[in-house]
Amino acid sequence: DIKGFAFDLDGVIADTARFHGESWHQTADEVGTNWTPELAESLKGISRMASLQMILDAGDHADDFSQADKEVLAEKKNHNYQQLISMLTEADILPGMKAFIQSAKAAGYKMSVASASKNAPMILDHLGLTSYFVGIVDPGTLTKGKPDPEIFVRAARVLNLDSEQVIGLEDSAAGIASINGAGETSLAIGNVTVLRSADLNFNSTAEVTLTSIEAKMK
Ligand code: B16
Ligand code: MG
Repeated sequence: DIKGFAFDLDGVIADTARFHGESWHQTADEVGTNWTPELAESLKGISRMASLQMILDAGDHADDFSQADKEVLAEKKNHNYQQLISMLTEADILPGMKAFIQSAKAAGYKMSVASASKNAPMILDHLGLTSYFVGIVDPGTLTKGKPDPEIFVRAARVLNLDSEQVIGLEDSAAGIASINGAGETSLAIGNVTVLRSADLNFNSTAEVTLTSIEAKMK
């Protein structure tokens, strides 16, 4: 039986993916990489330094940047991103997610956060959601990021549940791979073509309710 939920943050609880995209777009322009929707999609769920490397690799100038240059670029991106998310409020929670989190809590499910973002605690505070979660996995303590299962394994451990008792919610292909690898039930929100390896597919957060999940589990 399902007893808990492990939530991705960006693209599941809040639409911060567009702010990541906006700030990485600036980085891409700066390093001479052509910014495309495909590149933007592939960065979802990927850690900050790994995302930067993918942007450099997508251009012709990857070898021009030293480790120190990369740290400056990543720091600058994060500064721009934090500027954009400093104005987040409860109104920026994605449609239906506040109601879903409240109903899951009322029904006795335990919830944790499995976000690759080091900014997750700050974002949850801005959204007024911190108190609903028993814990947030600290991505700084992981040896491998999504698609590796580690982050969702840790999210189940935070809940004190076995993997079969947990549903992981994700909007990225890397995140779905991580949930599947952890042996949990994967719930994807977004494009079914991109997220076809998920156990359960939803087009949008607005469709995610305890009843609709139960219906799809049958
Ligand atoms: P930060 P998620 C991920 O969050 C984002 O999808 C990804 O675009 C971002 O690069 C990553 O967090 C790291 O974020 O730079 O704030 O530490 O989708 O796993 O909640
Ligand atoms: Mg995400």
